[in-house]
Amino acid sequence: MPPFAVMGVVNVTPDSFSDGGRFLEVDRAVDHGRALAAAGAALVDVGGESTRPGSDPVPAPVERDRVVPVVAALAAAGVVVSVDTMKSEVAAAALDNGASLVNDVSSGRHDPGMLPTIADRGAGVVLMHMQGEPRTMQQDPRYGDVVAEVAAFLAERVQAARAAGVDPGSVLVDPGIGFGKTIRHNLDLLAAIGEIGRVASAPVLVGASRKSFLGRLSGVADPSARDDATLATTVWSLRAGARAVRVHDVATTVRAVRFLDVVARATPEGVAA
Ligand code: PMM
Repeated sequence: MPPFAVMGVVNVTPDSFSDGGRFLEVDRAVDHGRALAAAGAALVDVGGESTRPGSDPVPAPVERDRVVPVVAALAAAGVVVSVDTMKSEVAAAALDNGASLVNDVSSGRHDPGMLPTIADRGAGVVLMHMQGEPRTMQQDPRYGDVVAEVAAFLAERVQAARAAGVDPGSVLVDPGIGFGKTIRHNLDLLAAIGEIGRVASAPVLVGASRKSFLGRLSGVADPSARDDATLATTVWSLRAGARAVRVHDVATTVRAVRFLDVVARATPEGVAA
């Protein structure tokens, strides 16, 4: 992984189930993923089940049929792919079709087969913290000390991944911004990224892109108009010690991250090569 990796988001959650719609959907997702890689995404995250607050689960075969053609086409085009799933059946099919990493928002708790499946295939994993489940997680989330609890949870999941045989060098952790968190919880976690990474002994990925807490803080209702707030959060996260961000607007993020690197290398004499 480069020093700071940008993960691009490709959601394959179709609104049309007709065959024609389905092929168009796959083509569109593949084109989008290729464009994100060309814009500088180190990896592209393909998901077939929405985990937004209030969303309902999708049966494994449906999710698998959504993501596998997209994963296979992107991997064949040389794109590094992660699959955003909580189900080992979907993860196995994606890994067998070219994905390199599993992004599991349940950290392997939803499906006991998940960590062994990842270990089996020598793949990487993102372990994310979530309180509750997507359908109900934003109904009054509570913590004693959110930073301590999330960090301890992630440390325990890192141990569980190691115990299952997952390569320790291929594990990232994620505080799960917006997953059973109030605005205050999200801000406390963003302020403590360095500590979370130290406690969990793993690089931290942050996924704040276009999330509703940014909308509420900035007064911007339309998610696709929240990229300014997302970029500010990315710069904050990077400075706080994050090693990766999961974003929708890859091109601007990559340019900003490269510019920050130029600033970091600048001296009164100019910029070191
Ligand atoms: N957020 C979403 C989906 N998957 N995965 C990780 N690791 N971290 C996140 O914050 C995360 C995720 C929901 O966002 P979307 O609906 O915009 O994809």
